[in-house]
Amino acid sequence: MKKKSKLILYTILLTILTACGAKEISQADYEIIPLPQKTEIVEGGAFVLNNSTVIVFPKGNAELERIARFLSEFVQFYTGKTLTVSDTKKDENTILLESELKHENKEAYTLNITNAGITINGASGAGVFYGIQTLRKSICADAEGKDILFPAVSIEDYPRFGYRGMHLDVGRHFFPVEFIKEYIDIMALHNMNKFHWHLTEDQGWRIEIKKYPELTEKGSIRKQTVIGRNSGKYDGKPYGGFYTQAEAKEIVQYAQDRFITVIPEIDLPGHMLGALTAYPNLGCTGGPYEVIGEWGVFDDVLCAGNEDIYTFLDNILSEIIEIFPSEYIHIGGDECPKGRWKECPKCQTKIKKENLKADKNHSAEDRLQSYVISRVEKMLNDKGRKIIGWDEILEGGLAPNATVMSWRGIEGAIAAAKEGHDAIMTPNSHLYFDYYQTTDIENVPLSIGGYIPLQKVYGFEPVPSNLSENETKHIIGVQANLWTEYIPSTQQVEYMIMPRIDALSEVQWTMSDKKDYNSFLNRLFKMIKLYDRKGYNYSKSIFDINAKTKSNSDKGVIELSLSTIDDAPVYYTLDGTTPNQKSNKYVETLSFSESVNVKAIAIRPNIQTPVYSQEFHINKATMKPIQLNVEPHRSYTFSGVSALVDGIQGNNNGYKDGSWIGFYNNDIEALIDLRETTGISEVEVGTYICTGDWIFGAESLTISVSDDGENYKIISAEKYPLSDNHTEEVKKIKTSFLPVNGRYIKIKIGKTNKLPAWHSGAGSPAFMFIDEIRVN
Ligand code: TNX
Repeated sequence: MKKKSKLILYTILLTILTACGAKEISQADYEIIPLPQKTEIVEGGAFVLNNSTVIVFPKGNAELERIARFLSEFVQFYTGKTLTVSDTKKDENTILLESELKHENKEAYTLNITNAGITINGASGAGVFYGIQTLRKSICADAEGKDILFPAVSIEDYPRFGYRGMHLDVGRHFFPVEFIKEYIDIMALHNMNKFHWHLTEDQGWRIEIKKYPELTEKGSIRKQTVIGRNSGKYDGKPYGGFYTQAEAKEIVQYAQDRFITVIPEIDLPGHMLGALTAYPNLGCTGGPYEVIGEWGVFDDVLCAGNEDIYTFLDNILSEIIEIFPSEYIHIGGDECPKGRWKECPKCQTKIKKENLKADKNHSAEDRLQSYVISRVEKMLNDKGRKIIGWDEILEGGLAPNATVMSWRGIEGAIAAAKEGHDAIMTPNSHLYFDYYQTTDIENVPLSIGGYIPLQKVYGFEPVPSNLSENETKHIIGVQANLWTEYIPSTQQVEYMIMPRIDALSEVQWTMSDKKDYNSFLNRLFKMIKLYDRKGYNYSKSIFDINAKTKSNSDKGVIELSLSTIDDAPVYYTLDGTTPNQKSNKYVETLSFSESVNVKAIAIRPNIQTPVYSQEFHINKATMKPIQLNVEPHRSYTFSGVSALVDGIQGNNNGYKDGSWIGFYNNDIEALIDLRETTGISEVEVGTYICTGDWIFGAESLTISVSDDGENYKIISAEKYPLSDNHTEEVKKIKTSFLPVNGRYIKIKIGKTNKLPAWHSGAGSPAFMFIDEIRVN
């Protein structure tokens, strides 16, 4: 029988059962996240779960008994029924758990449902656990107080990746043990198996180390916290918190019961101000240091030339491995500035003694960083553990057995895999859940910036196409990171991870050829009903109006299409007034050739979403053909160079949200064809400056004009001073000149090719981010 007609039959059956006065029934379906590899609706009657259903586990199997009890709790949560858990088989009305499946993937399971019962067979306890996750997610939100009808089905399932992780930074903000357990529950709901617990930071050391009590006594407390984005204003309130070893062990056990390994991170040799405050002798200058109350990358790091740090780290790691049985220990390795080491006699002596030499890509201090990482790796290897480090550990030579966590894009993972090392994908282009998931940033909590909407997460493909089969095996998994500089509360943690964690779980679990965003969105509706019942604070951004713009240079118009995932009716205005149900109803793509201020609203009975708002400024260059002499940087190309003349100006939300385009290597020369001889007297270019991230503005702007596209005449050349202090701002540079006529206009934007002496990257090239070139 076809799947559809079968479902119709069940619905009829449901109606008859209910009409005959039978107990009310809720129908389960297998529209779940992550999507199983194979779901087949089969011949035969459905199974009805009722008060007499028994969950059966094999006698003496404590692991499956525990899983059986989880299942019983889940059923109770959905239906209110308390099912019996037993080790005695019955002929019917049972949910039978077993772990006898032969499968090369130890996390595989099968789930078979007939009218006699449900059987979940795992290749291991973990497989059975994922089987019960699938079963519980099949239940619908209306099951309270009802029996449940499960259509006959045969599911065969296993994960695509062995490493399926979520990270949580508890250094910047601290979250209580109870919430960490909830986080683990949310991970379990999504079939994840690695919890990367980032435990130490410049802003606080959060794990008790018995040998060094001051790490938590002093190192876990900062005097105050900066307000907003390093505004220079502080809240004046001490902030602290740490986990005792007993609490951490409790978390490890809680996670282990749910087949999740806790991977602790002790971030070294940078991000160490928490530790240095407690033990200042371990820094190059000797301090004093302070647990810091602002965000960023700080110059004071462990002194790599001081032998005491190696004893210190060895002692810490010895305690860490006693708490955490994980094979992997994360040792950080990211964002360690080398300034102090350059000046430090001890570090320089160490460089000489170890014969660490600079080459064309690495300084001697980069080599010193590798030296630290290799020594720490050896400590852990000797204790039978392996290290994971952020992709910076590639710089200056990779420690022999290290696994690389690639965060600055996917290049780190590619380089590691090519060197025969394992790698985990956590690129900040797709999997940084601290970035915004909506463009409506005025109405959501302040975040670090960036823009990673749900669809972008869903679309991430972890295996780069240029890897060989052998190299591909080194991509062992995928993880999203939650850095918490701007996430002070547990509610906000929930908001940032859900529902992006749903998209992530399908990237981690489901084979890429089975993924489909629209099917995913349908299944997400079901998941969200569960979130509602759990009281989770998930982001409602998936209901936002989705706007796509296109500049149609043939017709000389901007095209704007608007949609919502549930096809809610949309109303709009073009004059900047707030739309309502009486405004124009959106039916098809809008196009305009004059400046407009579009506002649109989706109207639904119970979910309110923000007003979509976008100004389009038309000038003489808008929608005209544009060419550039250089490609933008590949991480910052976004929708491409046409964005420079799309009528939409780069905004204040930071340089990562796609409204700015980034360049690294050369000066930029933009050639715009105005299509006919045009009078011009002014050119403006927007730049986004963020000096802390090595992004500077333009040093010069030179305009030349031509009528034939061959002979150009310079009509204006201006120079601009460099920022002489750290700043983050939008800066528009503008040049005006006596009116001239021309068809082709060349705009040369001079980049900062040498960072100024005051900057920590002095002498290196800067990035430049630009948007909207305006010609008047
Ligand atoms: C970079 S990712 C960091 C973190 C920040 C994060 C903010 C990594 C290894 N380092 O210290 O919290 O960016 O997105």
